[in-house]
Amino acid sequence: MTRHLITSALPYINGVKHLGNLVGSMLPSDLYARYLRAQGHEVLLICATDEHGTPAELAAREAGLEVADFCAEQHEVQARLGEAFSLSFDYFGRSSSPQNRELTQHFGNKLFENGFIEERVTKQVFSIDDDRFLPDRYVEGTCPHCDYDKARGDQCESCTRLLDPTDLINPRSAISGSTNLEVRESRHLFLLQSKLSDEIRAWVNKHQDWPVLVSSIALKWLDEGLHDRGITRDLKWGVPVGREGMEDKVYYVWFDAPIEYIAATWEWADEDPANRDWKSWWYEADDVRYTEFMAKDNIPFHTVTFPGTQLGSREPWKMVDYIKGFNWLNYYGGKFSTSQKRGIFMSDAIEMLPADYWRYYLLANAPENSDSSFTWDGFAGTCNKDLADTLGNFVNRILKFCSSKFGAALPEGGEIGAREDELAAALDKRLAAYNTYLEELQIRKAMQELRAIWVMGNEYLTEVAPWTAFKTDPEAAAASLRTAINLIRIFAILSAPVIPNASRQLSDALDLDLSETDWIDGDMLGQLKVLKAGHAFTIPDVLFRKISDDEIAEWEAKFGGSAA
Ligand code: B3M
Ligand code: ZN
Repeated sequence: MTRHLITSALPYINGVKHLGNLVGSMLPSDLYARYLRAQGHEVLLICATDEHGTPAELAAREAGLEVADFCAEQHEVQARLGEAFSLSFDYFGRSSSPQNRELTQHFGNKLFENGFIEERVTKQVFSIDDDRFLPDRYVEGTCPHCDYDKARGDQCESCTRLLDPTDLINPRSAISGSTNLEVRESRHLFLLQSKLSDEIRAWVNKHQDWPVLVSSIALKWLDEGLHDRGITRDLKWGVPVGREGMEDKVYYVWFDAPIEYIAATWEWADEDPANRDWKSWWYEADDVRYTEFMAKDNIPFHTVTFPGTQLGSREPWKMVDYIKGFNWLNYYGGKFSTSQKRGIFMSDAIEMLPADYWRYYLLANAPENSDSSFTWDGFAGTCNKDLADTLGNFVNRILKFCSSKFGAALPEGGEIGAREDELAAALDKRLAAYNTYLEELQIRKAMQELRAIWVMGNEYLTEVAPWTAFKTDPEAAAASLRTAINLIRIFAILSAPVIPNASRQLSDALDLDLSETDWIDGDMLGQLKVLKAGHAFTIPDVLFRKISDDEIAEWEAKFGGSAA
């Protein structure tokens, strides 16, 4: 038994997350946690809302709320959606927590003491009417290179050139539109990442087992040279720096966000301090294996910046052992986008269909080795074929047939033989591969094995055809049905990390008391005989319904699929 700490990248607070966010960190972290719990490991799965930064302030303003109220509200929304998708977070915290404030200030102070942070004076655009400094991207104006009149102070979207806010012609505040701007001096903290670069590289190099996507991004950043980064901002919302002379400043959101992994564990422990010890997971925690899940744009912050914070503290904080990174899930060739409201959001999805449809489809098509594309045809095709036909139909056909011919319990009589030996041997192989792929976090391959296991049940049923056998050899039909119903039990257990709700329906139908720690350790022949003659069952409701062509057309039109 190992202690597994697992974190999902923290969903940003500014709105409901889309399916790309779901498949890029939260859902696979849940799959892995569920699988490891089933192996009997001690697992702590941590997530939280990432609540600081200017986008949060602007979203709150748009909603007409104080930023603290907006975040509290959106945190609840995201927590409920996580539950709706059966994400089994042990704790879903908030980066605006007092625990995160304390830890972020602690890290900042340690880095300062150890000479990795220094104060520098910077020049920044101040908006007199807004009474605040403006982050670069909130200064808008005309691009000096291409005349585009909505260029941002960090970059021109039209000609892609990098800009300084002071390059813009006719600059204005993106918040209020005011042109009443001036450049003011402001003192900020800078993280001297260049001083930590060699140490970070040595640490990255120790992890030869990381996926190429992850290590290549980390090394690219290191090779390009780490720049000292400003880690404070002139904002009101955030973790206050808490140093003299810096009363109006907060830490930059990317400084405090990863620290929230630790802080959320502390929040979790604070709910039951007698039994939970957050430090044992994070401090001198050599017996813990720590795995992180994230989309590729987050990789630099987790392979370079946050490890730099941890190393620079000169304290024995637990650092990540394995990082699973994801490419993009695209929506008809383009990206899903929260700000452009493009694609399918978790709240829309869950109103259309229960979580398991989305979970299975997204995991089976996870953007692991390259970007992948969501299409309505692909989604409906996968659900209809794998979930409705292969799995759902199998279950309903067997249980209905058995109940009509033998009654609602596993039938007596007959014996299993060579065909079942063969089935068991094939299942043993598939199970071994499924376990390996889940352990290695090769998610698509794992889903192919799971599907193959379901398919083997169907092939078996087609061959032994109890509906015909019943007429000539009812004993043989009885033995096949017992085997097939045992297959349903096997499916319930092995599918649980992927489609936990359908799995529960199956185990309820078979009157089993399965728990999250149940798994199958091989010996499939024995597993085909676990449920004995006389064991009662009920017929579940349709496990997965078919998605119709009309629905596909409707959803395509509604969400701007190919037709739009
Ligand atoms: N909130 C992800 C994003 O919004 C970011 C992840 C933080 S993980 C510490 O792109
Ligand atoms: Zn331009």
